[in-house]
Amino acid sequence: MRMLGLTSILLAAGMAFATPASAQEPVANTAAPVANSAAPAAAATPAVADPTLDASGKPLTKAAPGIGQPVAEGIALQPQVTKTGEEAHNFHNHILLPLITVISIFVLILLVWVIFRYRRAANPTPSRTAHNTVIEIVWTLVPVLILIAIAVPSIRLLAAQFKPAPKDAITLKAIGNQWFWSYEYPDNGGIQLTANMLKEQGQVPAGQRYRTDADGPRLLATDQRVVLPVGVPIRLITTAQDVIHSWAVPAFWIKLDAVPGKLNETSFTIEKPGLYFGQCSELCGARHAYMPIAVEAVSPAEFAQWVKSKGGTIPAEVAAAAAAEAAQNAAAPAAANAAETNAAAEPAATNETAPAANAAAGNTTGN
Ligand SMILES: [Cu+2]
Repeated sequence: MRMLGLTSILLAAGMAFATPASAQEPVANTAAPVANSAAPAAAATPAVADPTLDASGKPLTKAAPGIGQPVAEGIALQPQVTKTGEEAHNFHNHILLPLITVISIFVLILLVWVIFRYRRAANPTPSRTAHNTVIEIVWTLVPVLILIAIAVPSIRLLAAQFKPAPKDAITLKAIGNQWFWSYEYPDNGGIQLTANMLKEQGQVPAGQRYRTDADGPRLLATDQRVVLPVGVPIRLITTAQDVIHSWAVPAFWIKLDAVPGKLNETSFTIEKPGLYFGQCSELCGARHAYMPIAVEAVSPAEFAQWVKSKGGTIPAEVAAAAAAEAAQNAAAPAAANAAETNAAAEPAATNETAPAANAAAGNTTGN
């Protein structure tokens, strides 16, 4: 009886919590799509009729099969396209996984052996042994050595993941919103993007932009892609307008919390051009599952073109890398040139305007 009473109290409490929450959700839900759909519709309708073409009329870059996105029935990590990602992938596949497999099988064999060999029928008078110095040293020392062996690559990987970006890095600022991502490129004249998930054809009114296979998989394709150059260090800065989100792209080995009122920073360098998808990875509300990330990695020259098409500017070192690429030079001299011609004044000036624009955006899209 007492249990039943407690259960009904808990149930009632649950109902009390559930009611205001579900009453609030539709309000928040209807507000978001209105704000979201207005911007892309106005931008996309006059210029691009065919959703499989980009703003310049070129076909959209398609994702390579099995790269930058999940695969059906897949259980392995996605192929990595950053140095840190490759290191982590190798660490997982060649150290952690074999080690845990060997340890699990070893312990299983010991357990099975003890159960059968020392069962009451086979071993009626148990041994009275209480100590064995050799075995006690072994079962202390071996796990310690295993842990040290894991700790060395593990700490090296941890350090690599939070290595500050070099001076010639391109800054991408990702801002989490309920429930979409917005982006700023403070080093490129303060370009701003808003990326909303593309809905399916049946989910949008006739004439509105919907997802096609050229955009990417369902629930992962966005109306605007984040464009980044390959071979150039990217400084990722995350923050949020409302609640905690997390900017995560598995193929880059990146998952960085986006916290309101705080800037988190990490860096990575994409090594292969392509289309890479990710999702918000911090439970952030009703439409948490519907704020995907689509990153298109292009050559520095194509990145420069894209920046120009958005009305932005290219810092000297990226322009130098693009010129070097155009001249078919080797990567090494380009990197050396880039390090020498470091224009620090321009990013500093554009950085100051970014928070103001940010605050303005917050006023219109905040809830
Ligand atoms: Cu989120």
